[in-house]
Amino acid sequence: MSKASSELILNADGSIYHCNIRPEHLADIVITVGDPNRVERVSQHFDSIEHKASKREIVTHTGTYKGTRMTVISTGMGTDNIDIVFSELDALANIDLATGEIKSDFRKLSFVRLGTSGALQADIPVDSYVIGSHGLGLDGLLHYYKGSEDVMMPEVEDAFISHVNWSDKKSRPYLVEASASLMNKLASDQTKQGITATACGFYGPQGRFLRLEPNPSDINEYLTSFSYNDLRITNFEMETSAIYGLAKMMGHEALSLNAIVANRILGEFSQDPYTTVDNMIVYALDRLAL
Ligand code: R1P
Ligand code: URA
Repeated sequence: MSKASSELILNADGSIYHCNIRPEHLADIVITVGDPNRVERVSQHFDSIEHKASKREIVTHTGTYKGTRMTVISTGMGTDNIDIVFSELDALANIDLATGEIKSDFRKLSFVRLGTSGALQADIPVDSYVIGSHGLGLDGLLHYYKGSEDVMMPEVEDAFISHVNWSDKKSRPYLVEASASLMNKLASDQTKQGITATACGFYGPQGRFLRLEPNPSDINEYLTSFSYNDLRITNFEMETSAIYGLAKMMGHEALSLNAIVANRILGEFSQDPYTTVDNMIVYALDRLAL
């Protein structure tokens, strides 16, 4: 079925509405970062850049790294932006923009998020790197899509809900697993692994108390003490759950690698977060180009 122009929106040059690129500008490997300034921190390592675009907080560079074609794109902060960027990138790959028809040949994308995050365990120091073996969605985005239960893990979710006494005024937490093939590529003795919790904000939703008290005020203690078999929650950020959920529902691969810039248990922040992130970028690029 073709799509109305109000649903699949194109700009005058044929590029897609927010991401502002056309299908030929998208590589099969897509690195997502939150911060628009981080796009150039990634693409500065490319052999060459074939295309650059930007609109709002979404900046895109496509090029090659050691001969492997990659796109790096900023999403801005939060799962609401992930909904926009992932829907549009999937459309560029799998919908004929001229007719609005879904293409018969599925094109699979590999998404790797290179982000920053706060540790929820004392033994995960600032300046270390954590891969989300799972994304724990405290944000609610995935519930807006039919069939999302198929990619979730209700047994672990139920254990989490009961452990933290999760309020039914908030959306049900959801858990989605990372791509096993990307895990094989990106994991090493230089990375740690665990559940990455995704919040719908940076302050109250991550238990930070400035002038307004979070509800519950001790949410982080429950996250830190949760365990299910060998799984524990290692870190907090704002995008991974939606990336894992949407990518899996769409049939793509996704992995989230985060530089730990804060340790919430020890109350510490990195002395040099930019160097930590830059080192993570080179690490990830090298492993993706192998
Ligand atoms: C908050 O400071 C932002 O930093 C983290 C969070 O997920 C949120 O987007 O990631 P990025 O550094 O990739 O933006
Ligand atoms: N990003 C987050 O979302 N939380 C942190 O504590 C650090 C980075």
